[in-house]
Amino acid sequence: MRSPFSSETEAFRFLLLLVAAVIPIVLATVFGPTWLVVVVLVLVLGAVAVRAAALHMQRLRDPAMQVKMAPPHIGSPSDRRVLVVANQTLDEDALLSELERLASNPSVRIRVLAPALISPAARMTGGIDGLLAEARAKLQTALGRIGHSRAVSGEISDADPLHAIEDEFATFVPDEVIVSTRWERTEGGLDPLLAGLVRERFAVPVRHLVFEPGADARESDRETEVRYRREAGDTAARRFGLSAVVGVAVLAALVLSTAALIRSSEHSEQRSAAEAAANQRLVEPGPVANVVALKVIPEGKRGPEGEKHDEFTTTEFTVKVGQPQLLKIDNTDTVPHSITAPGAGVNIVVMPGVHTYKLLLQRAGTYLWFCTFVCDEWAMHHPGYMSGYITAVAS
Ligand SMILES: [Cu+2]
Repeated sequence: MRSPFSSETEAFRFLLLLVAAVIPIVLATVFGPTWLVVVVLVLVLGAVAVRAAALHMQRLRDPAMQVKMAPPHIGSPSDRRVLVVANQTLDEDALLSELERLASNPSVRIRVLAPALISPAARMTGGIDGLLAEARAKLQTALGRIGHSRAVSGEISDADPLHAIEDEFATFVPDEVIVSTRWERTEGGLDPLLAGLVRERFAVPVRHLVFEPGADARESDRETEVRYRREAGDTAARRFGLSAVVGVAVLAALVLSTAALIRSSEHSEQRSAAEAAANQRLVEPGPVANVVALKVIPEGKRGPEGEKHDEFTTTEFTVKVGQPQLLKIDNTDTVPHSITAPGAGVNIVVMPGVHTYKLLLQRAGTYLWFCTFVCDEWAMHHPGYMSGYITAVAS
């Protein structure tokens, strides 16, 4: 992969930006609430994306000069090897007569490269053979006009035009290139920008023959080339800018919906915990009610193996069916525990602090209960610690 940075300084600056971006994210994660983390993340990602997009667009508009390739000269000093790149303009009189003129000089060798620009759609639908045949016919006609001789040859290529030209530099090794295009890019036609790209890449004279509608072919001047370059850069930058905006919008939608999801799940957790507590807690127990008082003590009781375990100080309850039994529980721990007996439909969430809860069973029987909060794994499975029995007797 090519580095997206044009220089080491630029890469280093981008690294600094990244480091500077990570600091607020870490701070927000450690000290802030979830929404702040999301906001900081969005701001930082946005800033990084904007910076990267700006760099990219700048490069599209104003591409850096590359190192030019200088091909060796082949043959005697008077020999000239001319590479002609054209496809749609191959039947233009101006181009053909210029090539005839060149071919009349015995020391000139001409190679015509006709890039067949085949769209992905044509490749998929298999229309490629017809297009290649058409291009071949056009090339044959052109070669026939220039004059069949050993000094003139031609080839069709369905590769990327610039790659095809690079290949020609490796095999034909031209001293000069003529690129012939229309004044603007057409379906299947060569990009007017191509001449500039060849000029940038290879240290040989490059002539650009431009065919404008209703006018004779003319050699494009420096100004025209600059205009082509700028127009193409602007188009590419615009296209990239558009896709960047779409990308940012999609990302923002994703982040926002994730944040909304986090918030709503946090809310519903809080709400269900609050509802559970409200359902079971009796704010004002009736004066005549029979109350059992007990405590939850973390590491309050030594187990048979010698370790200390979390405990409810009372784990066996006997109640009358249909009659509420109040439990005044002092949870001395900092986290909730529970008295949960699935078989009896009992689930009392015991919040930290002293609260009174209502224990009510509808059917007679003895039921195992246990704490469902992850506290002391061992104690949760051993009656007398974070587990026990509720016995309901018929009243
Ligand atoms: Cu527990």
